[in-house]
Amino acid sequence: MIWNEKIECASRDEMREIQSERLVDTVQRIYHNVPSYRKKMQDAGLVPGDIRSVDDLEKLPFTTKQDLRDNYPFGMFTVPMSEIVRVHASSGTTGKPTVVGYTRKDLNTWAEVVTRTLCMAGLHRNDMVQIAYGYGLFTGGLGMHYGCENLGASVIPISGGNTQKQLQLMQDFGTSVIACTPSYALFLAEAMDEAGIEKENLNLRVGIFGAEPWTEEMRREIEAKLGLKAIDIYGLSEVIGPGVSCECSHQQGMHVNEDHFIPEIIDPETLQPLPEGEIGELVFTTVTKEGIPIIRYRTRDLTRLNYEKCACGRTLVRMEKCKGRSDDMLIIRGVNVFPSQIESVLLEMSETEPHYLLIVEREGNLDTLKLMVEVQEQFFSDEVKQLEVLRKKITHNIQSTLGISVNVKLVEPKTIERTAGKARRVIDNRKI
Ligand code: DLL
Repeated sequence: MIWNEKIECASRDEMREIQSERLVDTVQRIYHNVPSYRKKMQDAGLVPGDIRSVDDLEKLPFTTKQDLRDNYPFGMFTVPMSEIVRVHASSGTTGKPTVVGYTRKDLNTWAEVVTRTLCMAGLHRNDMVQIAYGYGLFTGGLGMHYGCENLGASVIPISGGNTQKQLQLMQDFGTSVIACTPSYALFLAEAMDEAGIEKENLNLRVGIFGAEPWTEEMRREIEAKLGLKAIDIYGLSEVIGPGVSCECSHQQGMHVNEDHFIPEIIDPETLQPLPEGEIGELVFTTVTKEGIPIIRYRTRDLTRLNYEKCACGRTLVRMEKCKGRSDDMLIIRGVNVFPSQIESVLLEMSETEPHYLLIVEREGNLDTLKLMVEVQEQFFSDEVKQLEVLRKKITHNIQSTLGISVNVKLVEPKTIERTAGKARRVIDNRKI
């Protein structure tokens, strides 16, 4: 089912018209209500009247996480606090969290876009949806929650963690859809295995996985272990939360709800827009948000856009699965390495588990990359000689794919920390 066919299947011209009209309105609102936006526009020699359509988007200055931090907590809100009915915040591993605020209308918009994404994923009113994203300041739990209710599906608001309870409810309630991070999905699969629960005895049919990067190989692994279709959902709190984009059942890129969030791809070095189809940094401008509209927000996520109509009938532009974040990219002795590339190599091999950790150190002037990876139970019980053969094989495969040498350490199953939320894949101990 297509939730909002008029919008999701609009022609490019119709979409541009909607976007242009809304962009003009948004620019007026931010200019007159947010001092930091006004200053940036003035510095760029712009007045709101200079922005007449989406063609003028490129003239506007970018916004970064730092802008939100500099205006912590509410300095970039466009409406008085009396209009704000909810706040969320991103945890932020460094510095202050970034805070976002929603008006009543923003919450309705959010529910609408999440409902669209759930329909893209093939959900319907008869689904029993277990929401195992965290509820709280993180947007995952509550964002999914209102979208599911709006669709009319039955929600199990269990939140993240409490793995035994997750399994129990999955069995007892006949959960048909699980929504959580892909890394937690794998953890659930592992816990099922330990508890002797067969996927055939569960009722799972779809997984709505996002909030962190994951590869195609990981998708295949999750689909096989949980017996469901694994759908990628994307979003970020600065833009709204989950529901910015999502795959349909064709799994050929995530449809962006572009009547609300206009995507662009830029070169992260030159900051110039890139032609369609090229990989670069994703930038979003919200055109309907009231609480905290955001202009040309640099997400740091790397992907490309595809404007072709999809086999599902939707014309909403599709963004490819994220390759990683530009700030996740490690430069090891001059070679650019994304954790996702290592993940692909590991998941191609049958002997390893999809649980790994990369540790970067600087010894003298030299960067070293250590990879800790879990080995399947049966291999770990093998002789030391066999393990050494496997270690060399992984080292060789990474060397030949990425062109860098890595120091591989095989560890026993279940020794790398599991989390109910976003997995931590990299520890960078270089003080640079
Ligand atoms: O992670 C919102 C969300 C919740 C999305 C639940 C999907 C499902 P933040 O905590 O603000 O918001 O983190 C946003 O997470 O810039 C990406 O780097 C990453 N991210 C989110 N979804 C995906 C995805 C939520 N499907 C940041 N693939 C974003 C890759 C993703 N990375």
